[in-house]
Amino acid sequence: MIDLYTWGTPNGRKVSIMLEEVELPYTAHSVNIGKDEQLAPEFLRISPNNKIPAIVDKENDIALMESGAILLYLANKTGKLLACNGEDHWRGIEWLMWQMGGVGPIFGQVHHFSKFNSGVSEYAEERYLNEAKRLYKVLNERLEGRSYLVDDYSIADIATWPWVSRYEWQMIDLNDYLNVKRWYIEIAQRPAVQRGYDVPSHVNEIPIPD
Ligand SMILES: N[C@@H](CCC(=O)N[C@@H](CS)C(=O)NCC(=O)O)C(=O)O
Repeated sequence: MIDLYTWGTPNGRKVSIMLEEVELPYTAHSVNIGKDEQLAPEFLRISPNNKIPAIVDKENDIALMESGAILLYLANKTGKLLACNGEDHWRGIEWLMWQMGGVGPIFGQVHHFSKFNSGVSEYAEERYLNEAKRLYKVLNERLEGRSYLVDDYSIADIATWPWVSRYEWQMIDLNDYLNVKRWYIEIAQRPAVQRGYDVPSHVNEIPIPD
């Protein structure tokens, strides 16, 4: 049994979607970041960077933070959703790192400046939105002629999809990125994604573009 510490955010949903996909039993614990619960000393012992998501796997006596590390751990534990070897193994890690180093931090800044602090810094809004649009273009080109980021559905898709699900916060029209739109809608229909999206609790329906 795995304990998942999470909240209804893109980084949190990566891990709940993964747990649903690989069908590992888990218990979800809410860490309300709106109430600074991520700063509680007992949570810090599990997640020393004060952020969700984090897991505790009692079977292996391990606590892990950082969504990318957790996805790799769960793929390794189950032998699912990342090729075990060969080029696809490294492509999966490559696109997972692309999400962790690019999409997550940049889209997060778009949310911070353009959605929640609009007007405070025109420079920052423009800088991060332009970079987000560049990343959408990269994703769109990667998905040209390909169903998923690495041929088979993998942790690279699971890491990226929850950030794209906030396309409205980013003022992105997915009709400008038709490969992304097709990929996004298809993944949104997966039952495991729908279940994982609602962990630790239902916030809203998954947005679906016209
Ligand atoms: N690189 C980390 C980022 C985690 C992260 O930013 N979590 C956010 C929620 S999505 C959080 O806990 N924010 C609370 C805070 O910054 O105090 C990961 O991928 O796990």
